Amino acid sequence: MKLTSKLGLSSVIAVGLGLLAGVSLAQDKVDHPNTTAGEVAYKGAPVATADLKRVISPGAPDMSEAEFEEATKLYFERCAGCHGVLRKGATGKPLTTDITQARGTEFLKVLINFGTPAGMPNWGTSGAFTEAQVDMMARFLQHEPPVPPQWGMKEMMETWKVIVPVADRPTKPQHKRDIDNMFAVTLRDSGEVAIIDGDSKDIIAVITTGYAVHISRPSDSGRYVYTIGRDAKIDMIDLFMDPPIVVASIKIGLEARSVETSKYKGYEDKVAIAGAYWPPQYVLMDGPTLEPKKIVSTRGMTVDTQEYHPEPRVAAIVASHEHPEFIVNVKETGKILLVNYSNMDALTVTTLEAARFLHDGGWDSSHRYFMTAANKSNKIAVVDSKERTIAALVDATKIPHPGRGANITDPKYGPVWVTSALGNENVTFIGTDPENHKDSAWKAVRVIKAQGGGSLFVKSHPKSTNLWIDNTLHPQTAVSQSIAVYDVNNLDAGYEVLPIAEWADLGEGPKRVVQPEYNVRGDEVWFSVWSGQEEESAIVVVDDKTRKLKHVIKDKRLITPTGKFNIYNTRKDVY
Ligand code: DHE
Repeated sequence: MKLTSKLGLSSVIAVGLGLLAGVSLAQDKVDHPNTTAGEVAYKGAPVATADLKRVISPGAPDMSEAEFEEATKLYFERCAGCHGVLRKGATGKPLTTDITQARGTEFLKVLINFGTPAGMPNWGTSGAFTEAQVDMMARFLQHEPPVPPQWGMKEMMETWKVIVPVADRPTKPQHKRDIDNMFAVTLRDSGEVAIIDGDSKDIIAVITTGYAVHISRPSDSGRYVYTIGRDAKIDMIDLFMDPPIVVASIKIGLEARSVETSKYKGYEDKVAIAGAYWPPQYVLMDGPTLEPKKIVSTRGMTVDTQEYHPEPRVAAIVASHEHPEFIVNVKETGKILLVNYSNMDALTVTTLEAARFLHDGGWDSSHRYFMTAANKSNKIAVVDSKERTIAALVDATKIPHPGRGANITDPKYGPVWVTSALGNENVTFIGTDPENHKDSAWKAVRVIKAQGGGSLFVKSHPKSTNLWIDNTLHPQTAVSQSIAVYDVNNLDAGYEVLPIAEWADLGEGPKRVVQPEYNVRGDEVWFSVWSGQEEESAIVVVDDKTRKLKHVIKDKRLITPTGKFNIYNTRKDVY
């Protein structure tokens, strides 16, 4: 046991019980609203320009300069991915000095040593940190955070690895499986991605990725899957291989959420892009190798008050079908960048003015209009990717959170794009057909009800008449563990509720139901039943037509499954 002599076993048990009783710094619930609160602080947090080597804060135990330097490095390597570079909290709890100083050194040491049931790793007892390092980190956390280091070409080149050179990769699939019906499944807390065969439901591979892995996006051809961790590590998986393995990787910053690849005709599979939360920048890379080509900072002026923002984070990125461009959401400035990759030595970037706190979004059914949430502005920005303009800024109700949204044909208003919300039960339909349904275009034409607030994702499919709405972060378990489904041709009939978590037949755990995702044929919908790292989770497959349980995927390797990305639907933007 790696405890300092000052700390007896009884204190450990006492603090340990405290942790379990809910006074821990870590939490058993990690969700968008928590981080949303953090984001408010984040956006307002001044970036200190003080000396990086030593920051002494009132109320913090003293540290030598050498210790401070080492702790800074360790924090950025091991902790920032979850707790945020400025410690405002993200996947992990905030570790701001008001909290850490109140807890004190001994409490923090126990936390770092043993971790928590909520997913904080046991850095001490696992041997990752020495006893001295645990003590050093506990003191370090009580100081004001130093400005995190930048991450430029030198650091990227040091982390860039081509594990299998392009010339040594197979030229055709080495297996008989249908790549288009594979799913890349985020195993968030184990830092892995599972590749699941959508036909047999077999787990073909479980691949180690970055910390608290976030999303995956396939290349246009579907051959490669690019996965990004919250630690800004990208792993590129080759689905031609049997089993699929990582063929290239790179770390493009210290904290990130988004990755995408080029889809414009003539550029398929050629260029990759990733956006970072820290440093605030995006990086263009060679598609097949991830070699970094161009790094562009997003620091600049906010869209409304035109004030300088030192850390505008990169949120969603999509690949245009109309031009050789990526569409990049810059969260805190509220600007949407159209980054033209046709000549990276003379990069053309068109800046569109949207609204602050841009987050997620997806295409309308024509793939011309990118519909994206400026979530704390309660607006949906509509980007006309063909004309390179903002077609509209549509009002939505509190904190729209579409994921990529859902496209359906409304019986009255024609093609609409749908988003649910975190802050209330509203599910908003926005008309997307300015040609044939001019009166409805870019208006919230219909609002229906979900089971409540706390919804993260909606989904439909061109071959389906179902609209699925999760309520992952709803406080009532009966709601967060089930799914609501509407018949889009009979919206007035209301929704049916399916008890997805119950169907999974698991033991204890939060069992939140998250992110509906269709298979390639559009006849099955997959749901993650997301429990804690030590608890059993599952994926539940529902027959889209009958809305009956079709299959449950359970496996001890399926640790904290969240996002699922069907290769065909994701590469072709079908949703
Ligand atoms: Fe996400 C998409 C950021 C927490 C699951 N999430 C996105 C995107 C962004 C984002 C910017 C859009 C990427 C794109 O399209 O290029 N997510 C953030 C956060 O900042 C936040 C709020 C806090 C954090 O700690 O990171 C956060 N996200 C979560 C979760 O806790 C979720 C529910 C579980 C998990 O695995 O982390 C989660 N986010 C997802 C998923 C998508 C996503 C599944 C992609 C949805 C899709 O259908 O495309």
